[in-house]
Amino acid sequence: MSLNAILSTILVALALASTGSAQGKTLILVITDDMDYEHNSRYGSSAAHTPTINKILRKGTTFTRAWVHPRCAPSLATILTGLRPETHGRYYNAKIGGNAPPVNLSQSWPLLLEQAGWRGYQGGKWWYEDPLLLGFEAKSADRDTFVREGQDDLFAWLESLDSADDAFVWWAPRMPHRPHNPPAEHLARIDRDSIPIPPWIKIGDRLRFKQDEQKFLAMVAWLDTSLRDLGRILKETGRNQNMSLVYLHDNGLAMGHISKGSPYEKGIRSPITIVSDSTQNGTLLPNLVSIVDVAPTLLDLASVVDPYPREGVSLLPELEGAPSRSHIVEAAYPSHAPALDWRNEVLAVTVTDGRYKLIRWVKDVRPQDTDTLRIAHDFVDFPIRNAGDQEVYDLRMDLHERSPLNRPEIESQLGSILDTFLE
Ligand SMILES: [Ca+2]
Repeated sequence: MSLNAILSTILVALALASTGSAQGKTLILVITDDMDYEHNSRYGSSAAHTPTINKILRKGTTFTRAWVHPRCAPSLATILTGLRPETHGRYYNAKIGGNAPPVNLSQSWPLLLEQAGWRGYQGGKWWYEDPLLLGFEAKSADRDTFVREGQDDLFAWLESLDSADDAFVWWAPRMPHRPHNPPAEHLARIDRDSIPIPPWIKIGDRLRFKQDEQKFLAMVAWLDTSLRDLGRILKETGRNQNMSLVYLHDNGLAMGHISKGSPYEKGIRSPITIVSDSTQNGTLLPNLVSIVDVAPTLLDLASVVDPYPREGVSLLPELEGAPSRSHIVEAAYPSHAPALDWRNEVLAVTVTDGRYKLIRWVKDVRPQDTDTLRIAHDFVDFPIRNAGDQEVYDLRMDLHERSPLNRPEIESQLGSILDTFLE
């Protein structure tokens, strides 16, 4: 055999070996629905049962100070586009008086992944046109029952992939979202007596608080077990190799606080956890980041070139600890709106520099508006506010925002950022 022939044989053998052993990339996006950021037993409630979420937190890097939008439809559109609701247009959940106009999702990251040859599965929550037109090749049969009634379709799809395929999964069950109706086995995992009761809960409400919180935590335990099952299939199919995962909540919900739909931390705070080859085990970063950063981060994790301008930034450079922002801004809107212009509808805006937080109410907030505002206030009073009211909190000392401060200089300093946002 000539030298050239030997070299050719070796090169062919090497090429075959690399083709045969190449494991495609896997990208998993876990979006939980209406979850309390304290509902994990690693950093939050000791009454929670979350071994799988704890494992994600332990393996990944978590941005603990991330803000999301305070309700579902705006958050998911932002996750898809990397644009804020004021730009993509879906700042409300439902349109008063008819169907919501289509959101411009043409820059969504699943379309870019599809164009780059990736194969995608959309499971669970979704508010827009057919996911099969937006970069996914398969989807769950029902957006509300995905995982609650099983995830066999997803597992069959994962098993059907060739190992060399690059694949992404949108894993967004309507959990732990209401109805809080966990199976008995998960209810039994939560010790009702060990559930702490915030001191401001009225004496007469305390038993019901524990009962409701037990059901909520059992929903989280159910979610956690379902995530464990997903992890098992990923391992069995070899997809846990060369895999990245991003985990966040679409918005907050919490017992004993003003939460979903509001600008308070229990409405807008979520961890954003990234698990990849480059994340540090269990690192917590206080950087000021936002749900708007998820889309560019996913494209960066997939190494897919992003041709579009985004309002968010990839969080991967921040894994090294270099924060990109000195403050973040968030806004609250009604759940049900006439879908005109966000400027006419904005309910409240808020900004933090990391320590101090300013909330400015832009509209009057009254209990008779409950149907359109849908601000969750389990076991606490409805937040009656007047347009122009401002509240300052020290998040380092008062994360639950119970004690507003009289700090005019902070109102002035942070208020100018809100002025710019509202222009
Ligand atoms: Ca939600």
